[in-house]
Amino acid sequence: MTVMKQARRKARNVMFRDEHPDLGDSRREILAGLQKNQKAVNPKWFYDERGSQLFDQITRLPEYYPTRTEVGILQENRREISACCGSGCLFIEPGSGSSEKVRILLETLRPSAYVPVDISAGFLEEAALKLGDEYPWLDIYAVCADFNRSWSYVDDLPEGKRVVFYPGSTIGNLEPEAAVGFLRRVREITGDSGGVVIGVDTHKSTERLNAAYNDAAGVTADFNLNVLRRMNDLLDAEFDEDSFRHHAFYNTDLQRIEMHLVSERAQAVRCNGAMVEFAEGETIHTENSYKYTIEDFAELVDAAGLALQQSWMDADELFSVHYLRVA
Ligand code: SAH
Ligand code: AVI
Repeated sequence: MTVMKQARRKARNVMFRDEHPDLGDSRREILAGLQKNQKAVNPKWFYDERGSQLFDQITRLPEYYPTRTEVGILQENRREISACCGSGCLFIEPGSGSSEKVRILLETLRPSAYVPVDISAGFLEEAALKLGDEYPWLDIYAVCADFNRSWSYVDDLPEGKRVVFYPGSTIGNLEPEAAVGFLRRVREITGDSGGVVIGVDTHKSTERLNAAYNDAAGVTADFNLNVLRRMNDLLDAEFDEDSFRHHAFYNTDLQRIEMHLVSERAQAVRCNGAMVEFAEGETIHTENSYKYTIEDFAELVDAAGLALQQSWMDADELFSVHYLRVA
């Protein structure tokens, strides 16, 4: 059993636990993805220190409407959202990144503790320490883990009503079936008395969606290409960033943004001793970002044994935030 331990820099109110996936498993998983007909990499591999910083830059881009729209919804409705959760709850955020959004709720919510969970270890620790400095009354249990695999840390958390905070439409990065599985798991963890505060991106014009994932400054392209560096580190591979380009588009049939890396030429890349071959124009599928109508999302939630208790949107209906309870 891994136990919570004091963070590297001493902070009275911040504990840290590391359950990062094992390197051997990570290598096998990535190589298996590169051996598929449609080569694919799980989007969790975007996020190391650099990837997390690039994502933070994305959230401030003029074209990337989700973050500022969701922040507006949370600010405007913080009292109602906090009332749904109930003060004194244990607030668990899978995929917490910079932990910016939780700040909006902390004073009205007054949770018993906050549990940021992220795969990007160094970034998570820094974010947790910064939050701990700003909110000395808040107990923080930071966990580096893959939220699709490891939830064992919850057994070591303090007692109390559990509420999972899953903003940013990170649920959209999961295949709908996996999203149902994820929410079922969350339901088990929160139990009958718990709840979920979740942010979900909605349908809108293809032009607007395409612009959000093809920003003029090229930050999303750098974020996408960063996965090649990750593979070079993790797999001891030799991907050349200059021979791939970013490609993102809205797939209207499947209602998702798809991100790919396109090989600019025929090439063979050494990966962990093996050679991975690319034809010119062949792609690695790096991310999906599903967009949901409220009705479609309600169906997905229902399949997980949960129900929408209350929903909030901005005036332009660009983004939605929901409180889910057990059905
Ligand atoms: N919740 C924040 C950040 C969203 S970005 C917000 O709304 O702004 C998605 C975050 O999830 C990143 O910080 C990334 O490192 C993390 N992440 C992605 N896949 C993950 C996985 N499988 N397990 C744990 N964290 C993951
Ligand atoms: C984290 N996730 C919800 C982002 C999204 O919009 O799907 C990741 C991202 N990919 C490109 N830009 C942002």
